[in-house]
Amino acid sequence: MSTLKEKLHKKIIEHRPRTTKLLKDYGDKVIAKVTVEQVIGGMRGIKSLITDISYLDPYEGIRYRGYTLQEVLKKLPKAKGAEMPYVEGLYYLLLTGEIPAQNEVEDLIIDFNNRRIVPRYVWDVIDSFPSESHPMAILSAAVMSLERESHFNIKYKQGMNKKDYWNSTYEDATNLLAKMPLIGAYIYNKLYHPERGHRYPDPSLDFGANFAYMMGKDKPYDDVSRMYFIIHADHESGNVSAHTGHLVASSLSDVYYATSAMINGLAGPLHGLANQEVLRWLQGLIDLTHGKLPSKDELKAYVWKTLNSGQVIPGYGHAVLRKTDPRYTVQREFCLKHLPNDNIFKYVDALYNVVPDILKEHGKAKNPWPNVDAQSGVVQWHYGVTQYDFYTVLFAIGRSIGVLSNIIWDRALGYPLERPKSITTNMLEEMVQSKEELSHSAH
Ligand code: HAX
Repeated sequence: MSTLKEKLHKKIIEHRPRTTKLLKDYGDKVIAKVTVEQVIGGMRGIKSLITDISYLDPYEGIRYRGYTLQEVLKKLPKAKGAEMPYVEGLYYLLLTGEIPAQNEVEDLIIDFNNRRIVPRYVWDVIDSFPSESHPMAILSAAVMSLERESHFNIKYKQGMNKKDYWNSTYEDATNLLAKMPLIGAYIYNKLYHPERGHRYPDPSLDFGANFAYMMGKDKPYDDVSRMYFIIHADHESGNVSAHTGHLVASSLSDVYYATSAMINGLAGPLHGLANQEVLRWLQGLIDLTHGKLPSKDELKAYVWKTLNSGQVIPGYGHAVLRKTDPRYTVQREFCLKHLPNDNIFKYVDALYNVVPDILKEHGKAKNPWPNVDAQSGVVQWHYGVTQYDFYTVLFAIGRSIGVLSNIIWDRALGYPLERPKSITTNMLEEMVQSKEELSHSAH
C-alpha cells in the first residue's frame, strides 16, 4: 500500500464509528425545515448532503478540510522555485485532512507518474470527433471510454465486501486523475494545434508542470496550471458538478461514469462554462471599444444592455456566496503580480468597479459580487490559451480532484443510493393552502 493509501485507510477506520453513531443515536433528529421556495427553487440551501472534503461559507468562501485557499496555497509543499503548490499535495490533503510532508508528496508524484499511461483507444475516440465539437463533449466521451479499465467493476463482479469498496475506488480514482491532464492537453493540441502532433508526458514533472509541458507552454504556466487546478478542485457538495458526480456514483456506477457525468454538469453556462462566457462577453466589449479601455459610462451602458436584453452578466453572482469569491481574489492577486498591464485584465478590473452596483440597482441577483469565472479566462488568455471554448476543460480537470476524493469517501462510509422524494404540484398546494383556498381555486 502507498503511504497515502495507508493513511487514508487509517482515517477511514477512525471515521466510520462517527457516521454509525450519528445514524444509530440521532437518526430521527430534525436538523432543518424545508420551504416551498426551496422545493421549487432548485433545493437552494437545503442541508441534505454530507462531505468533509470542503465547506463553503457564504461570506468567507471555500475551505478545503478546514483550510482557506490562502492557507492551502501557503502550506502545501511546492517544487523548488515554484510559487504554487503541487496538485498531488492537494489530493493528499483532501483525502486525509492532513498537509503532507515534502517526501510524502514526492512519493505521490511518482505514483501518479506510474498511472499516466493512456490506452491508445482513448486517443482514437478523441480523434474521431469532428473538429468543431465542444472540448467538454470530447472530454466527457474520452473519460467514458476509459470505463473498461475499472478495478471496482472487476472486483464487484467477483463479489467484493462492501467494506472494501473504497479500496478499488481509490485505485480507479487515482488512475483517472493521473490521466486527466494528458487527456485535456491532447484535446487542446488536437483542436487548436494539430501541427504539434501527440506530445508524450515528461515523467520527471509533476501534475501541473507536466500539463504546461504538454500544452507547449513555458513558465510560469506550470504555476498557472497548479493554481487553476487547486482553486477549482472543490466547492462543497451541492454544486451541479460535485453533486452530479456523487449522485451517479451513489448507484455504484464507477468513477468513470460519475466523472463523465460530472463533466456534463459542469458544461452548462450557469456553472463551469461561465468562464468561457466571460471571455466571449468581454471580447464583445473589446470589439465594441476597438481595444481601448472604455470610460465608466461606456462600461455601465454595456452591462445594462446585457441585462436589459434578458441575459445574465457572466462571472457574477452565486447560489451560495454572498461576497467576492476568494477564488477570484487569488487569481486577481496573481494577475496584479504577473500581468498588471494586460489589457483584458484592465477590462476585468474596470468591470469590478461598476458591475456590483449595477446588479444591486437591477435588484435581482442575491449576490452582486464576482465569482471564480470572472477572472480565470484572463489568466489563460494572457499565456496564449485564447481558445476560450477550452477553459471549462481546465475547470473539469481541477474539479475531478474534489469529486473523486468525495466518491472514495462516499464508498468508505457506505453512503447509500441517493433518492430524494418528489411530489406533485397538487400535493404541494394541498400542503400549504387552507381548505377554503383550495375549494376557491377549484371553482
Ligand atoms: N446577472 C444577471 N442576473 C443575475 C445574475 C447575474 N450575474 N445572477 C443572478 N441573477 C438573477 C437570476 O437569473 C435570477 O433571476 P430570475 O429571478 O429572473 O430567475 C435572480 O437574479 C435571482 O438569482 P440568485 O438567487 O441570485 O442566483 P441563483 O442562485 O439562482 O443562480 C447563478 C446563481 C450563479 C446561476 C447566477 O448568479 C448566474 O446566472 N450568474 C451568471 C453565470 C455565472 O457566472 N455562473 C458561474 C457561477 C459560479 C460557478 O458555479 N462556477 O462554475
